[in-house]
Amino acid sequence: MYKVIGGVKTRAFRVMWMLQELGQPFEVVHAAPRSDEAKAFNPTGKVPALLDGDALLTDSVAIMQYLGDKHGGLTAPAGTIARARQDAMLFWLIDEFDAILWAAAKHSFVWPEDMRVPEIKPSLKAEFARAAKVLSDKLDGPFLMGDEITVPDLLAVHCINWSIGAGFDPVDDKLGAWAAGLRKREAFKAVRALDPV
Ligand SMILES: N[C@@H](CCC(=O)N[C@@H](CS)C(=O)NCC(=O)O)C(=O)O
Repeated sequence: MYKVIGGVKTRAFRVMWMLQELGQPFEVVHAAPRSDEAKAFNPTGKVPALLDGDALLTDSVAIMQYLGDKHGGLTAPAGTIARARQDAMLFWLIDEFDAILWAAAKHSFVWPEDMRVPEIKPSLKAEFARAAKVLSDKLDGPFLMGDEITVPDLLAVHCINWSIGAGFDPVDDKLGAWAAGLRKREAFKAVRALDPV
């Protein structure tokens, strides 16, 4: 059985949501970022990590995509135009959503106080708002890539949730309603119901 290292309050949520969507059973190894428990699996202390048999995989987006490819769900096949467009969306979200939120986190609580520059936060919030508007304008269907749910949907919704928790301005009504719809999926709710430790 898969083992997900990291808790639901971290990017490990993405991996658990993906596994739920794919109907793949998994165990959670509750390990806080940088904890000894996390380092026992991943020497950098970063979470999530995924144990697939003896293989340890890292990085939430790479893990989600691996699982989609392996189990044939939530992804266009590799080597297709649809997949190239899906990957472009994925990498855009990493650049314009995840990286902005992560920078805000680093300057809020991740880094030691003497490395934080809190003055950067309004600029990060404005950058995220601009990207959210771009995504909202692009959204033209039940899912980001059209009629089928794919990995970028999970990443985008996780980042929108994160932005709410981080006190960023709400995304516009169109994107907000779309994200709320995805939060109603059984797979999402199943992960939400897991122990938040
Ligand atoms: N790109 C990586 C980022 C992983 C990451 O930074 N995770 C955070 C928790 S959500 C963490 O472990 N932080 C500890 C650190 O950076 O030292 C991913 O998506 O998995």
